[in-house]
Amino acid sequence: MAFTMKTEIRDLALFRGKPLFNQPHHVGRPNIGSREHLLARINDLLDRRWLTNDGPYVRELEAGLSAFLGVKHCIAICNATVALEIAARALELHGEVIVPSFTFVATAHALQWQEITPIFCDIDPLTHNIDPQKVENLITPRTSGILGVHVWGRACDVESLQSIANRRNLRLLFDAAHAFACSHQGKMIGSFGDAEVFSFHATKFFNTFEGGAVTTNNNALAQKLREMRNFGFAGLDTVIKLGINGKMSEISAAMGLTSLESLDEFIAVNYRNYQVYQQGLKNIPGIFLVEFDENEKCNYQYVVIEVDEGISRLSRDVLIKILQAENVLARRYFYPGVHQMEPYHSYYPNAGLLLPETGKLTRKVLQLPTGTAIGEDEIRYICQLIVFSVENASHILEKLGNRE
Ligand code: T4K
Repeated sequence: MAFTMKTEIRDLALFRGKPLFNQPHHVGRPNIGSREHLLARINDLLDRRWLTNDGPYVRELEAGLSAFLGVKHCIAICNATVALEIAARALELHGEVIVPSFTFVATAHALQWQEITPIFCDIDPLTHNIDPQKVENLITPRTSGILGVHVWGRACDVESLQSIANRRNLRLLFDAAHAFACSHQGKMIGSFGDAEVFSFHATKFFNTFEGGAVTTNNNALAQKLREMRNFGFAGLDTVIKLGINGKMSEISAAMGLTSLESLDEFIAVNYRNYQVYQQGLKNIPGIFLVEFDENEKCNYQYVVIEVDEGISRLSRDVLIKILQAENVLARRYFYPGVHQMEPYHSYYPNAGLLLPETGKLTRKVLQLPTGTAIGEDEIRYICQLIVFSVENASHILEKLGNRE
């Protein structure tokens, strides 16, 4: 497919030129494995008439994921938000829990939904992850745990967080929604802290339509999680604790098993895309691609750039407008930061004072399309579009100024 390069700024779709792409390129377009295998599995589950509740596909998926992650227990859940809620309850989190504000809102909601107060901690601007040095200052007598997020699949400073948790007698939970198939110091993410939570949402590189899982090496905790996932049942008529419906359906597990078969291919495509972006975006003033440590396993599911307006002259938000007009539907995860969203903004209107790095980063980052739904050529054109935009920043801003 041929695309037309921009040679003058009036070619930009923002200024009524023809968009680079006829169809939108999304961030989070699902990867889909073998249809044939998926449909065969769906036929099987229909024949079996076992559609949900600890069915054979869920068990097979849990076993496959535990083996892949090298963790003793994997409890499949209907989505990561409910998985976080169940994990928080099973770990008996209460009072206050320290979390980054630079995350998807679900991380904080899972706590607040249970009347646990999220205490927002700033991040390390280099890793985008919660800053352990700042965690320590936020601990109070009400603190019961730390909830770290492995943002973009790059592991938190697990060792420092674990040492704080040990010293201060806190629980340590990880939101690993981005980090399936990623490693930290050679060990797969999934067995750090007391438990870790994965998301298998459609937009994740490995998906079960909707879905998630909690993983842990703690036998008693795993048993508790299984009971809580199923209303607290411990037998046909016996309910032994408060529980919820967090069950994964068989059709989701069928998709998971099918996705698992194609995992290597999905990662290879993401890695190839990342390299094409790396090549196309190098040496653009003010545009910095978030890099991944090639010594670790990584899913490369997010292509993230930081726009330093002081250098590029184009702000992240103007660049997003340019891209979106061309049908490149770049996103601003995680703008404006959870502390700026409701109900947190009303509860803690001054939280931003302690979150300077979060504030800066939320104004700089954007994500570009990747995954199996986009090809190398399209990515090269996206990179050229960004190069063109930065090279012509002054003219673009002038033209925008005149128009507004
Ligand atoms: N913790 C963290 C750190 C997370 O990032 C997330 C979720 C969670 C916890 C909670 O996990 P889950 O409870 O969802 O399992 C998306 C996803 O919905 C969300 O799962 C993800 N993180 C977050 C970062 O991104 P939205 O509101 O942007 O999603 P949505 O549905 O608008 O989809 C984004 C784009 O993907 C769309 O513009 C089009 C494309 N898309 C989406 C779907 C669902 C498709 O092409 N096909 C599809 O089927 O939050």
